[in-house]
Amino acid sequence: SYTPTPADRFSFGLWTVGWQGVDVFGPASRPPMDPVAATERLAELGAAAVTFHDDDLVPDDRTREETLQRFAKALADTGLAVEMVTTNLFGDPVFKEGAFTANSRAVRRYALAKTLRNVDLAAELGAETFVLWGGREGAEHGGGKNVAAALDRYAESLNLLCAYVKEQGYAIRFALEPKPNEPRGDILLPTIGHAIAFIGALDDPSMVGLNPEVGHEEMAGLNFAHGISQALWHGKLFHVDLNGQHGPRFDQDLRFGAGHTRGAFWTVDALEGAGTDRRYDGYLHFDFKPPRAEAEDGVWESARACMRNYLILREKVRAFRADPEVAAAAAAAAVAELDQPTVGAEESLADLRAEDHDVAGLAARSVGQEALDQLALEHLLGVR
Ligand code: 3MF
Ligand code: MG
Ligand code: MG
Ligand code: MG
Repeated sequence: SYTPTPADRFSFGLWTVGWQGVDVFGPASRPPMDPVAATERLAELGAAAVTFHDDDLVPDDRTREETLQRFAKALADTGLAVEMVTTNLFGDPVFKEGAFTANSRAVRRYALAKTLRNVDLAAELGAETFVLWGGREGAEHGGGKNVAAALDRYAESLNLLCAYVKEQGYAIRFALEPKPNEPRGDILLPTIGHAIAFIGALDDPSMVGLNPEVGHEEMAGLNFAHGISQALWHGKLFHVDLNGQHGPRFDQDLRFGAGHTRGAFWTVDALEGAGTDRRYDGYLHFDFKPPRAEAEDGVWESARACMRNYLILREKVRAFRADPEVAAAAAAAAVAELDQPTVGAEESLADLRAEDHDVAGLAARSVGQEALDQLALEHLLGVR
């Protein structure tokens, strides 16, 4: 068991297993990986889909057609889908001061053209989600970036992209990926909450949702399970980037389940609906980096472990939710009472105000949270 099949809907970015280990302090530690070879190996491991940035798959325009043909053949041979496509608007130094929100209008026009070309490719390959991670949309300084103007331009680009998709009749939705910092000192739309608020200001909010990443929220000290639960509540969890992170520090992109494992338990629980029918039904997409120290064997071990850890945690979460002692502890903690409206339909606020509120009794009540949480921890630790 814990061996994935395509029915589990696991998906990987080609840039994850293909990461060569270039970091701020040193060059590549691994040779380039052929996207076709990566696709074949991911299929063997049990993935259902791959995703890519334009530049991961077709870095060179001169060999574009040939590469796309080889890739199409690999997809047909393996049965893997392309579920999501994204544009690299961060690597080329042309984007050093931003892409859609660069002060330079010429850069913004290039960024939009590059994205439109890749939206066409996404549609051609049948992808239904188009992710936008604005890694260079931000600043290191104060006065050099007019934040309000930058948000105007960000919204302008998204509005144009949405209008284009509708005009072409593509079955594509956009997903914004929040991140607080790195590579920019401060990135615009830094968290799930900022991005949800921004989406509400677009021409057609229904076309734009989120692609939250575990590590990005945890870099800001936030609770990822809570973040995606709110995104689900807004109907905005279009996609997800699963990985691992050890609290607020540089973006680690550990394999899923490593780092904050307890957070991963609640992340899987949230994706699986947290005991309700409000669950995530999209692809389970991994955006991790096999550590620079690993050779190719470690790359595949890391990819395999992402899926294996999800399946292990899913089993643990299901056992937790099905455990009668957990049900009793949840009842003692009055978890379901929160489903009841605070004021009943027939009641008036005058009734509520006239009520005797037993403040001292309520302040002293038992809440049962520790007992319930200990059961979760014991499931995670494997003793139940
Ligand atoms: C950076 C990221 C990105 C995005 C990718 C997809 C390179 O921290 O997470 O990965 O996920 O650009 O849009
Ligand atoms: Mg990331
Ligand atoms: Mg990351
Ligand atoms: Mg990501």
